[in-house]
Amino acid sequence: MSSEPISFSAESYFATQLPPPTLEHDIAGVRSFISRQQASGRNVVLVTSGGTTVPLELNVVRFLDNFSAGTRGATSAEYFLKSGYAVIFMHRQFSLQPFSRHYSHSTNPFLDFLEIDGISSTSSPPSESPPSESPPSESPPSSDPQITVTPSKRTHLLQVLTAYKQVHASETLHTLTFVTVNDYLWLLRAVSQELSVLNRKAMYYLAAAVSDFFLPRQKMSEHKIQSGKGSLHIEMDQVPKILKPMVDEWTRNGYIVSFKLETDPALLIPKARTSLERYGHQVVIGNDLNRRKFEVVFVERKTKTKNASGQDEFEENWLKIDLSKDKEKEIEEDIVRELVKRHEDWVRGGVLN
Ligand code: 9Z3
Repeated sequence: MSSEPISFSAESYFATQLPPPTLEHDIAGVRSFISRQQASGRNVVLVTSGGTTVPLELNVVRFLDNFSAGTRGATSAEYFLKSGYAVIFMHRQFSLQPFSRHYSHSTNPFLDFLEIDGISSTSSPPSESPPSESPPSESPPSSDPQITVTPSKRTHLLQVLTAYKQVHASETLHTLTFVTVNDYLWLLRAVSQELSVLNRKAMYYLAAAVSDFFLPRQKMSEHKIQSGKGSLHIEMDQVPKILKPMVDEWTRNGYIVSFKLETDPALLIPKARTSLERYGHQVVIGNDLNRRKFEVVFVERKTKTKNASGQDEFEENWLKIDLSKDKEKEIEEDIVRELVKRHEDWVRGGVLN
């Protein structure tokens, strides 16, 4: 499977890799969503969320995956909606989604707090063994059983459900899915180009965990890789750095926020700065894998100052929450609040200029 690694620019990537078959259909939906939001004057944020896969075969049996449950993206999307934004939520299929995230992926399984009248949640679950001789401890459900919510769970469910219904009624959430890094790149480009009509009123919040490496389709084996040769050697190519064309070509004055994930804390700030220098977008939010739920760092260019050699200077601001004092607190609430402030200034700056 080895041949010379290819160095892909974004342009050569899109010229050689195939778009996902649903792209046109997906983008027609995005276009009409954006034009409705444009008419209402809302700001719109594109939130990307969850991990991307890299298939190893054309008939995919095996693939490489990128960790990420999609918590950051799904949680942030809720706070953006709460702040009055319309949200395009572009996420990895089956990763967490706004609102349902509170009760999905077995973190808080909703079946555990629903009750059928007459059968309390403390009754034993139905067993697969044959029915016993002894009578049931509770009366069986009536012929028209009612389902209720365990009292201790009602307040929270009511809050989530109310917010969900409001968003549903106002049609301010549009959802798209991807699986592979190829799906992700094609969708990101097309959605960004559509969203650029909103100019400064668009924000791009790139929280998905995107693979740095991929296997171009020209190098993939058609069928399942066979194990006959013993060990497996695969040489992957680098995924093109799409932030550059995103800033320079696909978006127009949009407010772009990328995330930088590291496991070595010493790399976080230098890598975030390099990313800002290289791509010229507005904010990099740095997060350490093991500390990401309670601290992140905003890395930005200082707008007015340059250093002695005329280069940009940067500033870092840490956002930390104390989970021992408030374990319900979500850091995304603070991240989104900060970004909304900065985006307002950005929009205003455009009006003043
Ligand atoms: C992030 O850093 C996200 O915050 C997490 C969220 C993936 C850590 P979870 O879904 O995790 O809440 O479990 N996303 C960006 C990761 C990434 O791929 N960044 C690229 C990089 O670091 C640049 S865009 O090179």
